[in-house]
Parts: sequence; structure tokens; C-alpha cells
Amino acid sequence: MRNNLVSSMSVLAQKALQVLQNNWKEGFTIPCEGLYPFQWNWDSGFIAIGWAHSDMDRAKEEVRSLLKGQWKNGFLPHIVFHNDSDTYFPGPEVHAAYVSDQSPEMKTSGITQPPVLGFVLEEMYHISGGDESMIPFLSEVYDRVFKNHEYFYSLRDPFQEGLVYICHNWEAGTDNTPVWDFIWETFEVPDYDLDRRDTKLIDASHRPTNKEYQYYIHLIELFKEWKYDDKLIAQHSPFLVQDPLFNSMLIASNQSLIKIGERLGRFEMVARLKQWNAKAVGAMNNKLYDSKQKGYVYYDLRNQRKLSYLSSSSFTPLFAGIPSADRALEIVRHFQGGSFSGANSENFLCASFDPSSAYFNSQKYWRGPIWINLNWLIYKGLVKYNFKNEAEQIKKDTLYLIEKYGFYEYFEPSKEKNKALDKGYGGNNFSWSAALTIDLLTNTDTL
Ligand code: 9WN
Repeated sequence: MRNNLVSSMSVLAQKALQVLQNNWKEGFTIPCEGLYPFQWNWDSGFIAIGWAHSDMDRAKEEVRSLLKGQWKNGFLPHIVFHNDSDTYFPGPEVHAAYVSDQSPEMKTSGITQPPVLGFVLEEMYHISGGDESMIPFLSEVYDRVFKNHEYFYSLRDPFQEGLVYICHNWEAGTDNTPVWDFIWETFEVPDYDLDRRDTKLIDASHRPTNKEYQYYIHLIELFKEWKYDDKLIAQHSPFLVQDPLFNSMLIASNQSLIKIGERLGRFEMVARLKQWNAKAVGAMNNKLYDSKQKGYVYYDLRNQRKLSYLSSSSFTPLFAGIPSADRALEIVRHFQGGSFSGANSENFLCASFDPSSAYFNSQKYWRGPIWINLNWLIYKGLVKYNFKNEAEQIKKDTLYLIEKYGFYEYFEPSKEKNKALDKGYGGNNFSWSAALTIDLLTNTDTL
């Protein structure tokens, strides 16, 4: 096991490790002090990859802690409230997961996040160098991660298409992408009392608006009324979207669970994963690919319409090996003098929303800024399809921004605007920015 990598780490990697150490709370890692004081689902996946490079035991504990929040039906919540904190809204009392007969003892939220855990397990195993001592751990957690996939394909795919839906913008992980504006237009919300803490901690102009938060809270109120019953949500939720990032994460995780399952001898589960996966890849390519936009887009299942907008999520199917080689080539043009790079490479890669769109805002959360986890996913996807130059470019841009400003939550894409800046946006000392920097600096991908 390569557990002593710390001494050979670069200064940047050591700083990144320090961020993880500071955010470690006896069993799990918070995304950011103050701003996000609990355990978050997909954050923990990326964080475990960071830990795996220097302390595999912590990486394992991170995963085990997340699974403590798993519901009886296999559902994995987006937040696990192991601890108390009054610096975040909405907390456990707003989510009130206990109204569901499926929720565990542990306080959790009742919505989920992109299912990264399957491929995180494979990454951890890969980082260990295929160490035999990983096998008991993989065997211990495997069935629970499989159960999470079973939950998705049996309860989140009402027409059995191979694509699962999300029912809340927070499930997407890309909370206020302009794509959701078109969903908000379809229903009205009452005025809720908002007790926002985020806007007290960081620049409010970099965060979603109060009006958007009214929608976020309204959906939670509806789900509570329905006791988080998946059938009622599928029948009535005004937000029901097939999201390209979410489904790509599930597909990548299916594929990792297939490989790990074969190693562990879980052949029945492997057979089911293969069935789900073949259907899912076909559906991604048939339903979510937009040949005009040349990228994977969103489908609004409630209103039966495609939402043809490009975001950084549109490129994540590369990570899961979903497009054909020809289609991948089509997609990558966005990075070669296309809208995402800017005609003359005016932008660092990769903006979270199409910079040529009228909805683009380079400073506002998921409406434009660069996020490190999306960059990491896209980088890995480019490596998979052997786009060496583009992979090098996105890696270089990522490390440049981190090195220049520190481990911020998100970053300005415009090179011009960056000239006048001395920091990134959102929270600082953000865990997945640190964790994935460690991976980018020490990874064993062959370019
Ligand atoms: C809601 C923790 C999370 C990330 C999300 C990011 C942000 C939360 C919020 O922070 O969302 O889940 O309150 O804004 O958008 O992707 O997992 O880092």
C-alpha cells in the first residue's frame, strides 16, 4: 500500500493535504468550515480520493461514515448530519427526513446527490496499487452501494428508460445552473421565511438569489408532505429532470461496480448492473445527446421537453465512456476555439455554463464559474478518449488557478477578468478542490 506518499508530495499537494486535515471531523470531512459544516454525499466521494493518496484508512472511514446515512430502501442522502451546527441553512429540522418510514436513526436530508461512490471505490483501489488488503473493505461496502443503484433504477426511472430523474436542484449538485430557471417558470411558490447563513459568510452576489431559495425550500416542503414517498414524488413533483451529469455518474459507477463485483465474485449483482448499464448508455445517447448543440443536455420529464443548454455537465459523459469516438470529437471542439474556450482561448477551462449564452454569469456559483470537481471529471474523460492536448490544457488551467489563489470553491473563467483578481469565489479551503488537486498532482493516468 502506497501510504507514505506525503513525504514525496509537492508543496502544493502538502498544502492541499493540510486543508483536508483541517476539515476532518473525526470520521468524515466537511466541505468547508462554516459554509458547509456537515458531511455531503458527492463531496465525500471526491474527498476520499484525496485521502486515498496519503491515508487510506481515512478514505475508508469517509465512505463508511457516508453509508451510515443510507436509508432502508438504498437511498443515499445528500447530507448526513453526524454533528450539530448552526452555520448552515437548511439544517436537519427543515429536511425532517424522519417523516419517511425508510429513513435511518441518523439525521439526514431526504434528497440525494450525483452517485459517485461506485467509481470512487475503483479509484481508491487503483490508488492503492490494487492492494489485496483493500478487498475486505470493498466486500464490506459493495452490497450497500449496489443497493443504492438498485434504488435508482427501480424507483427513479418511472418509464423504465434507463435514465433516472432528479427531483431537486440540490440533487444535481449544480444548484443554480440557468437550466433550472426554465423549471422555476412552470410553477409558483409561496414566500417562505429564509434563514440563510451562506450569504452572511460570503459575497451574496456569488450565491443563488432568495427567490431561487424559495423554490428550493418549497420542493422540500412538498416532499415532506408526501413523506418522501418516491411514487408520490414521481407523480407530482414539479421538478423531475433527467440530468446528464447525474446519469453519467451513475453509469461510471455501474461500470466500476461491475469490475469490482467480478473481482469479489458477486456475479448476480454484476449481471443486473450490466443490464442496467447497457440500457442507460443507449438512453443517454438516444435521448440526451443534442446534435445541434453538440453535447449532452437535459430532459424535463415533468413537462416532456428537452432543455437544450450546454453546461460543464454536458461533457461528463466522456468520463463514463458514453459517446462514440466520433461524437467525442464533436464534443471536444467546444474546447478548441469553441464557446467554452473562447475563439482565441480567452477562457480558462471549463466554465460551468456556456460562456456564449445570455444566461452566463462568470461569478455566480453554477451559472459560469469553474468548479474543480467538474474539471477533474472532464480531464479524466479527455484522457479516456486520448485527447492529450485538451486533457493537458484543462489540467494546467486547474492547477494554475489553485496555485495562484488557493483552494477556493469556484473560479473566474475569463482570463481578462482574472488579471484584476486576487482570489477565487465562494468558500476558501474547500475540501474537494484540495482533494482533487492531490489526485491531479499524483495521478497515474497515462497521457
Ligand atoms: C447544497 C457542499 C455542496 C456541494 C454542491 C454545492 C453546494 C449546497 C449549498 O455545496 O450545495 O447541497 O447549500 O449550496 O452546489 O455541489 O455538494 O460542498
